[in-house]
Amino acid sequence: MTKPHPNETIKANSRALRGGIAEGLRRPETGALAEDDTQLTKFHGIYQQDDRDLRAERGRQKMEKAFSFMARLRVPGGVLTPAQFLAAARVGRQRANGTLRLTTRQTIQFHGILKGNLRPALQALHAELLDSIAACGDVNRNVIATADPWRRALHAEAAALADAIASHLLPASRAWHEIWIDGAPLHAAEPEPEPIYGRTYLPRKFKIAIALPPHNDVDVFAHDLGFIGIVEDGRIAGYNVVIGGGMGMTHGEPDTFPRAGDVIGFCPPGQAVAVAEQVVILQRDHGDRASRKHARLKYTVERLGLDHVRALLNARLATPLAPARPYVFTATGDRPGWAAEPDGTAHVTLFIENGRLVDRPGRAVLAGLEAVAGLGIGRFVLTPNQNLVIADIPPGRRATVAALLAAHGLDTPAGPLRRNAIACVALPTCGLALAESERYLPELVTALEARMVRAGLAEDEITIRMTGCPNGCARPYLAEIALVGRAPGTYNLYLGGAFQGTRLNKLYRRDLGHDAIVAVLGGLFDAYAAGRAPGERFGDFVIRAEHVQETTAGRLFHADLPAEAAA
Ligand code: SRM
Ligand code: SF4
Repeated sequence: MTKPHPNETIKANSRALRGGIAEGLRRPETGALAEDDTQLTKFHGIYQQDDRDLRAERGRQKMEKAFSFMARLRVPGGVLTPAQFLAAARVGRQRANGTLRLTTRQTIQFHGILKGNLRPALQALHAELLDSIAACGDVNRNVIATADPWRRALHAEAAALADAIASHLLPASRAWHEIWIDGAPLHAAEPEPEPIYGRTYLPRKFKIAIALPPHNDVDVFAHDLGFIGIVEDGRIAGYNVVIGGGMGMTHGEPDTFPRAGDVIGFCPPGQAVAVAEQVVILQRDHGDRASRKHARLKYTVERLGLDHVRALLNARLATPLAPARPYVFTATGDRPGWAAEPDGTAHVTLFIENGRLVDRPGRAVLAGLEAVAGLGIGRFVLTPNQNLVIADIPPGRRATVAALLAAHGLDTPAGPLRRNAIACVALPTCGLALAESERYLPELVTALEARMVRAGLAEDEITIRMTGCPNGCARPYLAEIALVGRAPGTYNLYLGGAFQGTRLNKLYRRDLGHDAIVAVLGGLFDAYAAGRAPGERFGDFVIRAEHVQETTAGRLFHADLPAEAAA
């Protein structure tokens, strides 16, 4: 038998995710925790990081790395009350690096929390009923759901399902409360049984998304499990079930690959939580526990075959899945701007560049949102595109909100490429980054938008995503244009994803720097403007005109590279 990965032993011996975290927090001589415990804090939504901008200098001075922690909230469906938003903003200012980061999974990350600030930060959040349980780790992560506020009743149903699944799949362990809120007892608590996960939890992270066609804002094909809401007579009649999506891969290792999920059937709304539980259990029992690089559900599906996995799932369900129902997606992006309900209730979708809430001269994004939250009205809905919707603004209050947004520079319009751009965090906090992403994409978009204007594409929407490494946190492999970091200043260019998020893109050129990226894409924009068919999207055009192979799934992602890319 293949030897289990060492993390399996750490989990098994962790006393239901306690390990030595509580003791480590009391050690003042280091800003870090013990290595095994840094694997366990992930299950509590907390990552140990160090400031990579300072790493080399501190190394030269023989100092400990500049350790700090990233904490990620659990916010099913991305819905926060104004009071919760204000609590998060206070923690960002007082206990972290003065910013908040909205993520591609509809939640908030705090960066730069020093070890001694972790408990006060989590306690302040918990006072507003927020927590970070299972926001990371080998468990079900934050469940995301469409943030589209334009169809209020349907959105509420999708958000309620996200909440129900998230609660059902929470680990049973009380370790989070014990360590971060109540103070760990002197005598070790009896580890709780985990009825869904068992002692070693899942082989790897597990992600669930709920979409409502025609809007694919959650990128439903990127997740281990997806639900596509099928709307009939104004209600969600049920969900098409999608399994086996995932983005992460490693450069130069073709047996790691992104995969677009497959639609395997349909379930009524009342069966969705059971489907989620059974897919999780299936992955618990069949996922690879030897190699963490092959441990996601997408590899289980590739190894066992889709039909076999569907049969295993149906055998576990009280009623097998019904045949999938028709649906159409039209876009993945958000629609910045105002929407009004017939009764005067309003929603406003705000474009937040790369999800970073920070106060800069002329654009005090965080302060502006704090001012709106201070009104105590509406709901703050985080979107899977790293944007934010202020929803359910009562009739008569729209002008007040609009004035606050304008006063803080939050209503500045963004061009069509920028609106459809997503960058992952990358440097300086992400330990896995090979290149810049959040700190570089805005500058690149400025250069590319100039080329689009020159080509006569000033109003054209094209999706572009960048990541600092191939792990895929901005879901790059589903975008029309993707840039994936290889080394500082160097990116691989992928083209040919669908605007609707329904098709993977493909490697087009390797190892490009800034000037080469602008030159290659600028040339393609010219060709697209001159040669596109009516209504043809950029991603579809490059497949037709540049002979980029259409890619559906898995291993095909690395096959048939165009000669110049493979060189
Ligand atoms: Fe991610 C690891 C940031 C969404 C695939 N991701 C990381 C870590 C924690 C780095 C680490 O392990 O040390 C990054 C922390 C950076 C930092 O300093 O904040 C990180 N991931 C992010 C966020 C913040 C990107 C963003 O800019 O918004 C997103 C937080 C999501 C959340 O709120 O839960 C984020 N990550 C994603 C997504 C997109 C999604 O889930 O919709 C993916 C691709 C989908 C998927 O999982 O297949 C993604 N992250 C990864 C992977 C590759 C996993 C794999 O199967 O290979 C890693 C690396 C790993 O797990 O080993 C990773
Ligand atoms: Fe870090 Fe890579 Fe994820 Fe970007 S894609 S946040 S560089 S792990």
